[in-house]
Order: sequence, then C-alpha cells, then structure tokens
Amino acid sequence: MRARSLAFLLISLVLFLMLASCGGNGGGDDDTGMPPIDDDAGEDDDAAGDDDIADDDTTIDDDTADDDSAADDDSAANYWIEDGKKWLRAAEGDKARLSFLKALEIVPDHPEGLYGMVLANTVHNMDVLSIVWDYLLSFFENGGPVNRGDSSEGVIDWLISTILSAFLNDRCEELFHYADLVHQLENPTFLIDAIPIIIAWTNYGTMGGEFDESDVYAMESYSYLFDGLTRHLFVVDLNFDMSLAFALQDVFNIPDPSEMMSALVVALKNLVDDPHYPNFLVIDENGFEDLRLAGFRMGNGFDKMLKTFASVEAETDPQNDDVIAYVDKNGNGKYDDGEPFVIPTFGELDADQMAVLQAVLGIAEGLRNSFWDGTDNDVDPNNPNPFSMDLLNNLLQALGWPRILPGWLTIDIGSIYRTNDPYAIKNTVNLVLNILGLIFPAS
Ligand SMILES: [Ca+2]
Ligand SMILES: [Ca+2]
Ligand SMILES: [Ca+2]
Ligand SMILES: [Ca+2]
Repeated sequence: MRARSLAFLLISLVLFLMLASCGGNGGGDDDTGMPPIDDDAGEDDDAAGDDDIADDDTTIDDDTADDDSAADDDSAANYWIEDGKKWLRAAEGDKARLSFLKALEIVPDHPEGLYGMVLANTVHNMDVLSIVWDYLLSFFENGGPVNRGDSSEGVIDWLISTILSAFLNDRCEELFHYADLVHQLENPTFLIDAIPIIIAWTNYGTMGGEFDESDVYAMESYSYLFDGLTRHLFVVDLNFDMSLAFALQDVFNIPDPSEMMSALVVALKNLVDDPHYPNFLVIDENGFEDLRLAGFRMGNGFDKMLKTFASVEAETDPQNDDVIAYVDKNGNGKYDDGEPFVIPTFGELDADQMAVLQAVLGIAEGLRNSFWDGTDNDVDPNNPNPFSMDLLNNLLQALGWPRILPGWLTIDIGSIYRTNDPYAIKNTVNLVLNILGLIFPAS
C-alpha cells in the first residue's frame, strides 16, 4: 500500500489547530450601519443639490439616507451581498463566491463584497479539507482508495493534481488577492450571524458576529498553510509503506515519554530508511522552484497566524460581537496580558489553553523565521534562522509533559528550500533522527 498521506495528516492537524480561527454587515449604503458604500459609477446622482460632503467618487458614500431621486444606488449590489450571506449561512462557499463576484461586478470595491470573497473561499477550502480527510480515512479503513487506474499511484497523482490544484491552490490565490484588498480598507468589517464550521463532515458549530481584520489574517493563515503544505505533495516523493505508519499508532500509546521517544525514532527511521521506498522524501529535480514557493507560503501562513492574535490584541472596539476576540476582564477597553482569547468552537480559553496557544504561537514564530530564512522576507538577513527544538519543549510543558527534547538542537529549515539537492529533506530528517536516536537509544 502506498500513500502520500503523511503530508495530508500534517495538513489536517495544523488546520484543526488553526480552524479555531476564522466572521457581516447587513447594510451597505443608505443605512446607519457600517461600512458606508457608494456604488455609483462616478457621478453624484442626487436629483437636488449635493447634500453631503463628498459623494462624488466611486468608493465613499458618506451620507446615511437614500437621497437619490431614482432607485437606491446600492440595491443591486446589496442584493448580491445578501444573497452571498444566505449561502454562507448554508456553508455553500462556492455559491456564496458567485454572489459576491456579482456584487463586485456592480461595485468593484464593495467592502463586503471583497470581504465576502475571503469568507466564501475559506468555506470552500473547508470543503476541500473534508474531501482530503475522507481520502485519508479511506486509506486507514480500506487500505487504499478505490482503484480507478492501472496503478494506485496513478490514482493518487490524479487526485492530488486535480483536487488540489484546481479546487485548492487556485482558490487560495484568489483568497490571498482579496485579503490583500481587504487589508487596504479602513476598519473592514463583515456582519453575519452564523457560518457553519464543517470540517471532515463534522459540524464544529458556527462562527459569526463582527468579522474584522484579525479574522482575515486567520483565514489567510489557514489557506497559506493548506496551500503551502499541499504544494509539497507535487514535488516531494511521499510514497511509503502504510503498515510502517500504522506502527506509529502504537508508539503514541507508550506512557513513558522517554520510551515513547525511543520507539518514535525507531518507527520514523524505519519509514525513512525503508529499502522498498528509497525515494521517500526525495525532491523532484524539476521541482525546486515549486518547493521554494511551498516553503515561502508556509512562512506566510505562520506569519498570518501571529498577525491574527497581534491584531486581536490591538483591537479597542467592543469585543462581545467579535469572532476572534479577547475578554476585557478589567474593562479598560483594551487588551492586557493575561486576558483570555475567545475563539470559535472553543469559546473563552482557560489558563491551560492559553498556555498551549502561547506555546503554539512561539513555535509559529520560529517556523516562520526559518521558512522565510534567505527569502525577501528574512527577519534577520545577516544571520541564519534555524528552528529551535526548545520551542517544542515549551509546548510539551504547556501540555503537562516533561521538556525531554534536546533544547540545543536546531533544524535549518530554510536551507532545505535554498539548495538544489534532491536529498535536502531526507538528509535533514535523517540527521535529526540520528541525533534523537543518540539521546533516546532504542531499548
Ligand atoms: Ca466588535
Ligand atoms: Ca476581532
Ligand atoms: Ca483589558
Ligand atoms: Ca536569516
């Protein structure tokens, strides 16, 4: 049995962590809500004199009443915004996307239209994750997918190239584009009561309220990581013996942390050194450019994760209607250290969950810096930025486990993405496993 599913597993795990993250405005023009919108083609279309300050451009309508002599100048676009929200409430991302596109045809910079495109593609990408998840489970339950070709490997390639390229990567590009436009808006918001969160065919509740800029970062993070991880599948050989992966399940049932680490190292080495799959983790020699993009996108994903919570901490608006929020315990209208975050499906995080989140954000920072190392986004262009294993110890500690990993050990992730060595990943993994094997010898 062959599978490229290790990466899928990683994706799913990261996404479940991130999922926590992702929020409508009923109004538009002529109401008292936000944001104000003018969808005029360019003219002041008032019948009488101009009754406002500057209602003569294509972006801003600064009045609160419909003063047109003709039909409401927003009605056509707003019809499609409301239609898009209807589909979002039904978790129909693709139908919502078409509605927001129609609104943007009428008003190209409609704030809720732009924001809606980010939300619609996020819902779409949740559907893709469900499909990927189903595919993964089919391996574990049946030993492989239904064979539609001459070889199962061909089926996997077909599935990866079709599903991921057309249904995921293209939509991610679109999401990134509209997210960039939303970031250019002043105080972007999108009000909607409830969007179902359905991952892997399971409903984890809803997200709703006042979506704002921090929620855009969260949605970008989710899609950058999903996009970055899956782009590895095109260029890294992930065919391995599934039965060896099954052995991993037993490893995690070992109660003693050191014994578990010893068994984990052995199990992983068996996978990496499997003579039947000598090309496992080898990079396609034509794939280095794609690999660089994949790594850069990973860096973006971790960066957006950090920006999500930094952005929430900077908010001063009432948090009771926010999607991702903090609880203003001392009521001073701003974030203070120790105040908990509120995340969809999780609710208000308790002290233990906040500790885990802080450890995860520390790991995200280390990974961002390492994935971006040597790129235009390098946070320290004069020095390498290897990933420190000690950041993982922080997470172990937050989970109530001992800090057993060698804190001095660092992994130069960035170098993998800068070389043209097909064995860069395999050699790095082997190096780390060999070092861990010395610290946690097989019993
Ligand atoms: Ca708010
Ligand atoms: Ca917020
Ligand atoms: Ca406070
Ligand atoms: Ca650097």
